[in-house]
Amino acid sequence: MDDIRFAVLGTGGIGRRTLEVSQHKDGLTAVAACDRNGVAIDHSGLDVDELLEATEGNIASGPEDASGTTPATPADDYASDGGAAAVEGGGGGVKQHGEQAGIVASSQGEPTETPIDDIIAESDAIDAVLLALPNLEHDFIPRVAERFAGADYEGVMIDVLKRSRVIGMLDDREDLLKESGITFVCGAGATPGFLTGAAALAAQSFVEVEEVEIWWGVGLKSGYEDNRGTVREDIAHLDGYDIETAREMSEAEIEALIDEHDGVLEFHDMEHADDVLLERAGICDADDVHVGGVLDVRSDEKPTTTTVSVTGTTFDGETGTNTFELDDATSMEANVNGPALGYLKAGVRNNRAGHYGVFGPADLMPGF
Ligand code: IKT
Repeated sequence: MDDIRFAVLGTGGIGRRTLEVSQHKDGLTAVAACDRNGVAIDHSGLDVDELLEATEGNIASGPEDASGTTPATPADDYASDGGAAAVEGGGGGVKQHGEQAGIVASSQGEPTETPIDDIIAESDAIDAVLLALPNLEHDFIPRVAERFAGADYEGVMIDVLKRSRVIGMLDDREDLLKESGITFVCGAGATPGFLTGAAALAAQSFVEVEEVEIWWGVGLKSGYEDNRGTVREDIAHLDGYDIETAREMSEAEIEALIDEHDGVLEFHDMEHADDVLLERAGICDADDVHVGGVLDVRSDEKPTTTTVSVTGTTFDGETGTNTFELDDATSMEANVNGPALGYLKAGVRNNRAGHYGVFGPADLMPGF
């Protein structure tokens, strides 16, 4: 495959790690990146090391984290008023103590009030756009897709969103995306994403799938600051919480909740799009997919091994469970960003073959 020129919208944890991982993969050139206050574009290739150094640990700059959500000020700037204003206005609380924060701290960054529009304006020369944006407002990413389609973008868009209900919102826009020539790969992080693809592969032994069980473990001690957003987003899945209550929690309230649980939060029946993505690929009913896991913010060790178990019946009447397991040594960052870039490449292959519309990770695996 020819060189893939890609852009990253958002330079929080996910955006930065994607840029970093892309340097270890063949054929990927980062040509554009933005955050809410700035944009860096260089069609011959960004100096990724410089960009990372300028933005690393700079939490004021990066409203997103590895899950694409906002650590300190969730959804207020990027997402809550949606569309252009959310991403392109914002500004509140971004620069602190007179310091330059985020992309504008990089020598390649330019301040802008319209970062996404600035990238859309250059999108003729961009093969793929990775949306590392917060999505605590469910329709935010679908609306960003709409804006690219409105500008007749022809290429790949890819996100690492989590919630099942967002997939339908993308499907609602599929005609628009197809008309434009967009291949939209949704839910392409770890879960959904890597683990959804693993389930699709594990299902191949069976003619009927009864159950898919995804159980993840994440140790986030050193990555905690960078991933406050994913913790907030995960809290929204706990009993007694939802997206709104989690969004409204102060950092002190989050710390108190974490303290109450001695740093270890356990999740069951999360609304993760692995379910609808496996159903739309014809593998099983969404109701038969269960996602849960354990997050330890006080240790970098995984508190439990990440596994995908697929139980089904073979053509010759045997019942079995195929299990896919991640090594405990692999980090969440490796398991989110590596697959995201892998799916990005698969998206580009499809786009170049003229396959447009909305694709989930399971659609990019062997058919069922
Ligand atoms: C995600 O970012 O995909 C979801 C997060 C879980 C990641 C699982 C990684 C598994 C591993 O590294 O072993 C979480 C639900 N926010």
